[in-house]
Amino acid sequence: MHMPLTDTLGLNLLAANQHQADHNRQHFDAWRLLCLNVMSSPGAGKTSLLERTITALAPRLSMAVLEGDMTTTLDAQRLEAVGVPVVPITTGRACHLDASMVSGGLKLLKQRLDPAALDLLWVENVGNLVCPAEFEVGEHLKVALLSVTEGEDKPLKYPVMFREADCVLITKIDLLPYLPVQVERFVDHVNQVNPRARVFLLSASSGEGLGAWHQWLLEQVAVQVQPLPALVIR
Ligand SMILES: Nc1nc2c(ncn2[C@@H]2O[C@H](COP(=O)(O)OP(=O)(O)OP(=O)(O)O)[C@@H](O)[C@H]2O)c(=O)[nH]1
Ligand SMILES: [Mg+2]
Repeated sequence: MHMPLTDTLGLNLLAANQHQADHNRQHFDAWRLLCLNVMSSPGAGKTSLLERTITALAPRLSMAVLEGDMTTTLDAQRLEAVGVPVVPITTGRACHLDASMVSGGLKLLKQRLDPAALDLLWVENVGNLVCPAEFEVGEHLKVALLSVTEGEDKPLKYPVMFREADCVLITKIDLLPYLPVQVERFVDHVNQVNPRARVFLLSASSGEGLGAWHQWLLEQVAVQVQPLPALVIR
């Protein structure tokens, strides 16, 4: 259930969420794993991309998924099928994951594996272009998907998610020949609301553009998992 977050109740809710998110991130840092929060409107291609990306990177990275869905475990089943540990988090009426839900998911994950053995933890958020961006879950980086079928105006109409994103993936580019859109306009509009976001154009169906995205991921993991500098005691 989404509520306006400008009132006192909303601000308290966000503050409590931020507190739990910071706590989650402390765990991720202690385990030296990178946590990514993957967000988009319903059907932009989050699970399809994770299927491809996890399969491609599995020889090089140890990964797990926390899979947020309102009612089903369908996406969790799809990702289990590619051979990665997945914890489904069913949100009920909530249109986003929050930090306490992710904390609950982590407890279940810890029953199955040692998180310190992971390099990368994916959080697939509930399909929604607005609410997930307002609730940090402790992630290091936010990845927002925008499929070309959604229209070039979406970064301007729904700026919060794109403004917050560290990386924006313009997805389903295999469909461009059939759509009355210009791909440059997607990129321009993302840049207008967030000039610092890395933008990749890709297709989980054809595989086009996946190489650059995977390279970026490997670089981000390398930054997070590199050993802490030795403590110099004087
Ligand atoms: N043509 C094309 N279709 C795609 C691509 N990626 C995903 N799809 C299709 O888009 C639909 C939705 O894909 P999903 O991966 O389930 O999308 P999602 O964002 O995980 O959806 P939710 O979790 O329900 O929000 C499916 O029918 C996919 O086959 C792509 O790159 N190209
Ligand atoms: Mg999905």
